Amino acid sequence: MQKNLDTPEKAILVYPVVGKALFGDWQADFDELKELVRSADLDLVDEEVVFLKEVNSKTLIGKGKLEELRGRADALGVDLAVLGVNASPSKERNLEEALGVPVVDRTQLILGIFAKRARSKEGKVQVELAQLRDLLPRLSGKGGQLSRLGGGIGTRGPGEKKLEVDRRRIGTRIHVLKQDLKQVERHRRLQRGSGRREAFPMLALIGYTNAGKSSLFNMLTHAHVVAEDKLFATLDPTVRRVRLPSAQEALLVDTVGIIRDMPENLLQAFRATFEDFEQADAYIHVVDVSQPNYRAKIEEVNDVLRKLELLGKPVLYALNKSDLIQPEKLRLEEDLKKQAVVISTKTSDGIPKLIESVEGLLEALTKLPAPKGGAVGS
Ligand SMILES: Nc1nc2c(ncn2[C@@H]2O[C@H](COP(=O)(O)OP(=O)(O)OP(=O)(O)O)[C@@H](O)[C@H]2O)c(=O)[nH]1
Ligand SMILES: [Mg+2]
Repeated sequence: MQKNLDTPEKAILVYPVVGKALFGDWQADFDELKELVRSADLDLVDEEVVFLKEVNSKTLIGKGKLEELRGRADALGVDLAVLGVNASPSKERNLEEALGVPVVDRTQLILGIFAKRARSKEGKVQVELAQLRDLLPRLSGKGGQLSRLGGGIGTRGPGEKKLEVDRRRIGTRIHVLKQDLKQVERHRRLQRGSGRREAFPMLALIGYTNAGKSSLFNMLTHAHVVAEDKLFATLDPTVRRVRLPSAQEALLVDTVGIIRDMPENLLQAFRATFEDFEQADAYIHVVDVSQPNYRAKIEEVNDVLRKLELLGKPVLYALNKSDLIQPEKLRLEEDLKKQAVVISTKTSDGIPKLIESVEGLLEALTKLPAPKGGAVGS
């Protein structure tokens, strides 16, 4: 089935909540899903949270509900159904048949957003690689139809020539992309150069997507990096040199955001991007503290760091968007209190204090033994 996300398309969001989760907090997840759909530039015309006692082994969702959804999708002229969870290739196929429209799962949705946002050659290659790896297991039974490659979450409008690519050709493409990636990575390393790297400590702004990393980066560097109320506004890392009031200098790097259940294929493909995490001497972990589940989001980010074996560097928490809450009501756990500054990049509240803390952090870093020599330039 054709999946086209190049132009704003009408989408229905179907979010199955299964078993135990029935009683859990699905609302925050559902809100995030809607943000993802919006960030993918889809036109969300209908949505349904489907509570399931158990999963239907063929279609995930029961027949009656699917028929109802199909009727709604038909009536609204929906182009695409977004499934709020990940589905096996066969379930996805069965759902497409039952609903009569193409279905993208959560991973494909995220990959699609990345595809739309990637600007650099490296980013584009990384995303295509991740999309192909995601597609490969879904090919069997699709008659080898390759319908969801390219710029978007589905891509290929009607009339455009349908790509008929078999596994072998995908394999070849993956091979080519990997070579390309190696080359751009090599180039990037040369560009970044080790000289510059050694001269200044490097601080990486990390955090959950939409936390305000780019906004803080802009504030601290007076750069104009895209800061948008969209998930994954930043894909290509940006580095700037900053000079602090104390005359200390550092490299500040803005990084790609993290999301819950980051698709494994993406983590793999973006390893080079996450190299910025690796290169960093310390992190400024930006948190949207106006979100009730901010603590869980901190843990999600730390989980990714753990997966990449990059946990354990000095970290300063920048608890952002304090203008949206009553900061005095904020109850920070002890572990966070010691290393956190409450800020707002909107009102500049707390920024002087943050800068002071960054200076303290840099001071402490210079006293630490040099970080292990690394990938850069070696
Ligand atoms: N109210 C309020 N909004 C903020 C604040 N800081 C950032 N924002 C908004 O939050 C949204 C996301 O900000 P970004 O700086 O793009 O966030 P990011 O962490 O770089 O996001 P990704 O690159 O998508 O991971 C934008 O609409 C900002 O204007 C703040 O202190 N208060
Ligand atoms: Mg950003």
